Amino acid sequence: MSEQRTIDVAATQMLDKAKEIGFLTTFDRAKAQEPRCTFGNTGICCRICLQGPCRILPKKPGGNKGICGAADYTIVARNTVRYIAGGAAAHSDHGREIAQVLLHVAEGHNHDYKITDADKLMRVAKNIGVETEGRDVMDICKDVASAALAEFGRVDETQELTWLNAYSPEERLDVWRKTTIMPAGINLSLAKLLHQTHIGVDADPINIIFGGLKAALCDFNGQHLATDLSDILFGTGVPVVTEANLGAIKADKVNIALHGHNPLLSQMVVNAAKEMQDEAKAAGAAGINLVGICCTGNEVLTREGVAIATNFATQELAVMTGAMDAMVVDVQCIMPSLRSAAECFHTKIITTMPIMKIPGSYHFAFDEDHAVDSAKEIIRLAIEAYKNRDQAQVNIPNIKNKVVAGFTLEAILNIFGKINPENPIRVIVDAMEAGEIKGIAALIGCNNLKGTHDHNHTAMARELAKNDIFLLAGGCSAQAHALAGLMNGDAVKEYAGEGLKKFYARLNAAAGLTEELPLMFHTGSCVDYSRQQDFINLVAKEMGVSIPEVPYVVSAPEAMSEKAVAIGSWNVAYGNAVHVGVIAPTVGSQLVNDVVTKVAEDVFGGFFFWEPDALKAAARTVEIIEERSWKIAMRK
Ligand code: XCC
Repeated sequence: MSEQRTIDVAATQMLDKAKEIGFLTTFDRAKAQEPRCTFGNTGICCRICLQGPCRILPKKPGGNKGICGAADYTIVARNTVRYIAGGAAAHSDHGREIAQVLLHVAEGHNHDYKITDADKLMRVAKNIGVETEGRDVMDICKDVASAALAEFGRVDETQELTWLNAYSPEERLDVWRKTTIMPAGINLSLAKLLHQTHIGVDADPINIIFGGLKAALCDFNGQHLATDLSDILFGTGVPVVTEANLGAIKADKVNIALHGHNPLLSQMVVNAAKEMQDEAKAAGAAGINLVGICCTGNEVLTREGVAIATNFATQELAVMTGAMDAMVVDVQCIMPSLRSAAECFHTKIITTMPIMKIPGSYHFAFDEDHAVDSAKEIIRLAIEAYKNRDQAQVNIPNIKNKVVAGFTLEAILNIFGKINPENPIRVIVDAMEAGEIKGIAALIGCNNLKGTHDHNHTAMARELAKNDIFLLAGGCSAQAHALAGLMNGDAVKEYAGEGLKKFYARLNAAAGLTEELPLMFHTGSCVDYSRQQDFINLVAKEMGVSIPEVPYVVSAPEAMSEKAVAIGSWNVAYGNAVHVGVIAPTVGSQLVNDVVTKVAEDVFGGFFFWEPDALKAAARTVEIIEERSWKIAMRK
């Protein structure tokens, strides 16, 4: 574990305050976990049955296998794919909830939500084969929502997932069919994977990994439909200008943090807050100030320009400002410790979803059928909490940075289209072919306190930009860049290489935006990574190459969650090289580790590499991108 806790100055100030008041943060708890158990850390601890835990003790007679006889490779493979199952379940369930609401809107049962982007509805309908000609919008919407819901319950294994089929290149579909990882239904694939990894079922690590990749493709599918249907309901983001870091919390306003992942509630809170400023003023505040944390924050940033307060590892520190009146949380990446942090202040932690409660915190059962009323009641709870705020305890770091975000695929193509209206994607392909930029990298994923908070994200961004690599970003990685002041035009001037600067100069001249374009294009939350893959699919098509040939690397410099494992895995199946900035718990089996870092490339064209050192990881990323470019150039 690194000695430096965070690179974020505002977070450092709040960690000092936490120490002063005696609150132990996640940074203290991470330290308390050291030294880690080597068995767990390398993946060779099996807890799948009640005879366990079994650990692999190679030198002890009888100890080189689990009690059932499972070898290290079986145990490591099973543990790894169970992460994927968890991640894919989370993303897909998120998508299913959105689909359910969209169906209710189409059927006329729900009047609180509406279709905001009808053009996107038409595009999605056409892509997935729903008839649009001469049909009523609500009928089309019903078919699209039903098609999304059908992805979950399908059990006929001769069929294939609709979204995956519609949005992936034929060449990839063939690879997935040949390797038997093409899924039919999301629930089926996830249940099968849990079955496959039950005690005494599959012992073959390759077969287990293929089961895991099938689940990972379900993750992609669940993500894609979640993004599409959210865009239909709430609008497809366009470039927005806002700010990031704890300085975005306002001492004179009712501060509400929107934290978690699902936009169904947070978007409603944003809408309601616009109408309820006077209620806050009547309570003595200057108004309502919304800020985002984690991916719910990214959702409302992308669509509404809501400021980012902080990211995953530093969520408790937003409470330490003493000015956070309510933190409204939905699902995923919400630390249970928020409740204890809130106890030091007046902050109300409001859980809202039936599957996500924290003992001692306030639970408000969010009602989708009366979403507007629910959102208003939640805001009223925050206004009530504000009345109890002790202004003497308020200590907001005076740190925030300008952010330019909102780069959905549509927004990116719109900007490129200002240069080449007939063929927008040609713009980036031209830049690559001219050697102006070397290639593309996506910086994604979480925080992981095995290293210094936000160090790897920002160090990699600076290093890759210096090497003329065009950057996409999402999830908590995007937030790290935003917090550090990298997500604006000034960062391009400061950190981009000469080629990348030229590319940006051309884009800026054509884009017609009031702000200069940022050093990385923030595509949204972690459920939105299909936007990045769709972008790469277009690049591949325009270059006339397959996905594994595209000079593109995905990096999760501080990966943490099960969802990150699922995302990394579908990226590998897609043919992408994937950097992970922590040593993965696959190293306990040489065989499994070699499969995911080496053999995977022969089968899928994509592979993982583990590198905790950001500069070394950036160097390797540049190397992979250059190697892929050379291969394309040599063929021509
Ligand atoms: Fe969670 Fe999405 Fe990871 Fe951040 S990046 S810690 S998953 S919030 Ni997705």
